[in-house]
Amino acid sequence: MSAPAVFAFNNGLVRTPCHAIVNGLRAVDMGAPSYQTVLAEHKAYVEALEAAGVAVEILPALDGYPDSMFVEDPALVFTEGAIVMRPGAQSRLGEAQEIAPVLRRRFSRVIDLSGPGFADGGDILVLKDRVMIGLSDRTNETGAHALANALRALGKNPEIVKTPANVLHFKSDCSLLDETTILSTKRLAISGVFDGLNVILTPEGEEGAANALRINERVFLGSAFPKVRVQLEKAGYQVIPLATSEIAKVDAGLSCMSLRWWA
Ligand code: CIR
Repeated sequence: MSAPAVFAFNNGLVRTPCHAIVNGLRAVDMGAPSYQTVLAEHKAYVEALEAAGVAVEILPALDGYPDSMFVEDPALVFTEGAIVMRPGAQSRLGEAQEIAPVLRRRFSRVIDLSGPGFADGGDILVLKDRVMIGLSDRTNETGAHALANALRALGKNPEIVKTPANVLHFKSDCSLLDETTILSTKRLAISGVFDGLNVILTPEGEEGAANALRINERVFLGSAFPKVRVQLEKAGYQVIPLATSEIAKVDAGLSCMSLRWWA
């Protein structure tokens, strides 16, 4: 039997947004997000995951950690096992210890990333043949090398690459559409990091669409990006538009709100 596609997922973890999300980290202050609207965006996202065939476990809100709904950053998960990451924002480092027991309950193999470096899950793009680790303000060289070792221990092939300046995470600017196709901003693609793959570029003004999420036969896309929706539908993808206006105020997008794996 052939291995499931790299975008095939039947299990997911999410965390209920806490009230403190209104104080979530952000590079530019566009005003605090509305807690009720964040909750609505999160609920619609969970429903979309379930409709796509993912069994979702919802973890309780963590009030001590404003950004804890973005579970992608403190952990990295695969069929073969999980890695407890070391988030690069000081206010988020403790999220790793909060999610570690959940990972130990759900995975038979869990690796704790060794310090002193830092690495965020948002900087990791998983492809069929390799796992890209984007250096960023949240993932430093030391963290990237420690992560590369952890990935090798899980049988993965790591590749350390660069995130464009002033971009929060590597995956803020790209996502996997299928095993050979990437949705990317021009500023990231121009680095040549995706050479050899098919690349669909986000048009000017819709860079935020690059943080899309392929789940089984569907592609989740921010609903504020109509041009990219047309591009993807023309290319044959089944697009599920989801509202992200409030989470965008704290620099988040669609990949950040879940951990996904095939079991
Ligand atoms: C942060 O700055 O850490 C949060 N406000 C947003 C995290 C978004 N996560 C992601 O892109 N993987």
